[in-house]
Formats: sequence, structure tokens, C-alpha cells
Amino acid sequence: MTEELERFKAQALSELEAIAETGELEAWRIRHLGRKSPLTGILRGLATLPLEERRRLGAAANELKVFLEESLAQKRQALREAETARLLAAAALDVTLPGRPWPQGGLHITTQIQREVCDIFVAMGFQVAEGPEVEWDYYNFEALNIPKDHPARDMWATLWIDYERDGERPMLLRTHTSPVQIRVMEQTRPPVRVVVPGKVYRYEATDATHEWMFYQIEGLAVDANITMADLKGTLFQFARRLFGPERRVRFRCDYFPFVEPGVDMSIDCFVCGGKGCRLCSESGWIEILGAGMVHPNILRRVGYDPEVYSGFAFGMGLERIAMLRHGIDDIRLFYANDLRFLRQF
Ligand code: FA5
Repeated sequence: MTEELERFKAQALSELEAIAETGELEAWRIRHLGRKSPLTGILRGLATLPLEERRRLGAAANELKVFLEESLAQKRQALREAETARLLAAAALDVTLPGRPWPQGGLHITTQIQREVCDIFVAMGFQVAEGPEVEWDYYNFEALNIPKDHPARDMWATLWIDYERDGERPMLLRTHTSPVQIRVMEQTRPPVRVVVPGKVYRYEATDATHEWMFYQIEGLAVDANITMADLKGTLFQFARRLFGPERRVRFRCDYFPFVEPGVDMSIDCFVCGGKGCRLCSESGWIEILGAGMVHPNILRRVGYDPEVYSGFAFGMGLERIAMLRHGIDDIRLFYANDLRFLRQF
């Protein structure tokens, strides 16, 4: 009988050793320790044996039962630990994997160019001022020498606000940043040196170079003895800082009701170097802003004595500057919210 027990033991242990999953342990327990197992059969049959043999075999069979139960518990423990280790290894940090890209925002191209232009003027001693986008007719037109029914109003196709007073519509979406010239001068005494970035609106059909909403930067300097030479020198410096130290500039006469004389400024085309190409429409020059000496009427209107003070003003479209800077051929891309475009800057 003891030999039989030894065989049971060897068989049970070799089967236990071969088990690789905790799920198989229960079948092993039933086979070797269950009610119908050979070992249970021996234990049940003990009662029929003579006393001496019953004792000897009973002790050996019980010992084997305890031994197998302990072996099972140990195996269960070992398998669990191995499984946990496997799971941990699978979930562990693999430092060779590339990191997950974290979505990151950035400054819009217009904001970038706005900051760059402002920085250039701040370095020359200008302050940054702002004004309202919903403006009174008075600031947008009247105070800028553009009275009602004056043909110069046609230069700025206007979006009017649906608000009437005395049978008139005195409010609008500002068509340029020039009204802030008046607002600043009303509140300060010379010397004045400000740049005014901001949104402007025009009742215009859009095309590759025209938006109905776009950004401008206005500039204004008023002091005793400011001359056209200051205007030219300041804008020349600006053009070189923004577009490169070898840039040349050209001033030509232009008309704006709030300056006298009025000019527009062009830079020599940085693609063809002035020879003429598609970007500069074969002219060799690219127009970037309008400017001029502040009209004496305007100085008078804000209480500055034009015999003592003079000044210059300028205004430029920011998207057009960014288009030149980056070779963008359609202004409508700026606010179409296409990330494929915006991510490039
Ligand atoms: C003005 O708005 C004047 N206030 C500029 C000025 C200020 C002159 C101070 C003298 C003294 P103008 O309408 O030309 O001028 O517009 C100025 C710039 O805005 C243009 O040179 C151009 O760069 C830009 N611009 C004009 N219309 C549009 C448009 N529809 N879309 C995009 N940019 C435009």
C-alpha cells in the first residue's frame, strides 16, 4: 500500500509541476484530493484494515494528503506571482517609446506680426494705445476731416450699426484705426507717440487681398518741430527692421483727408530686388502703408495749436504685411480656421 501511495504522490507532483495556469489547479485538486480520488478511496477503506496496518497506512495517507494540499497552495501562490509579474512587465514604462504628442496651442499669425510691429515702434519710443471697434461717426469720419456727404467717405465702405438718433445713424464698425488718433489726442498733451493695433471692418467683397474684417496698426507722433523728415526716417527704420537691413523705401503722394501732405510708402520688392516680378506686379515696389503730416484742422479740433505743434501719422494693414513676410497669396486663409494653414506659423 505505501508503494501505491508513493506512486500517487509521484504522479500528482509531476502533474502539478506541468500546470502553467491557475485555472487548471481545480481540476488537479479534484483528481488527486477530491471525493473520487484514489487517495480518498484509501482513506475510506482504512476502517476495514487490521489495527496495526490501519495506523501505519492511515498516518502515511494523511501525511500525503496534507503534503499534496500544501503543494497545491504553494503552486497556486507561485502561479499568481508569475502572473502578476507578467502583467506588470506588460504595463511597465517603455522608455524607448516616443512620447505622446501633447496638443499645444500657438499664437495666431496676425498676433505674432502685430507684436513684432509694435515691438519695433516701442523700441523707438512709442506707446501702445487701443480704442473701441464700435465707434461713433464723429471719431471715424467727422473729426478726421470727413464731414457728412463728403465724397471721401466713399474710400471706406462702412458697416453701420442699427441705431438711430435724430434720424441719423451715428454709430458704425470702425473702418480704420485712425479714430484712435483723435481719442488719444483728446486725452493727452504733446508730446504724443503712440501705435494703435486693432480690428477694423469694411463692407467689402472679399478676394485674395481684401477681407471684410482685418487688422491695422495706426501710428501717431505729435510734438514741436516734427517734420516730414521724421516721418520718413521713422518709417524707413521700421521697414528695414521688419523686412531686412538692405530694404529701400519709396514715398509717393497719396490722398487721405486727415493728413496734408499725404503719402503712401512702398518697399523695394524683396523677391526680385526691384527688377519686377509677379509679387510686385512687375513694378519693383510693394506698397505697405498710407501716411502723412497730421492736418492742422485736426490738431485744432483737439485743442493743439498748429502753429506750435505738428505731427505725422501712418496706418498699415497687418495681414498684408504678414502676407509679404511669409509669401501668403490669399488673405482669406487668415480667418478660415484651417489648422493646416495656421500650424505653419
Ligand atoms: C487707411 O485706412 C488710413 N486710415 C491709413 C492712414 C492712417 C493714412 C494715417 C494716413 C495717416 P487705407 O484704406 O488705404 O487707409 O488702408 C490702410 C491699409 O489697410 C492698406 O494699405 C492695406 O494694407 C490695408 N487694407 C485696406 N483694405 C483692406 C482690406 N479690405 N483687407 C485687408 N487689408 C486692407
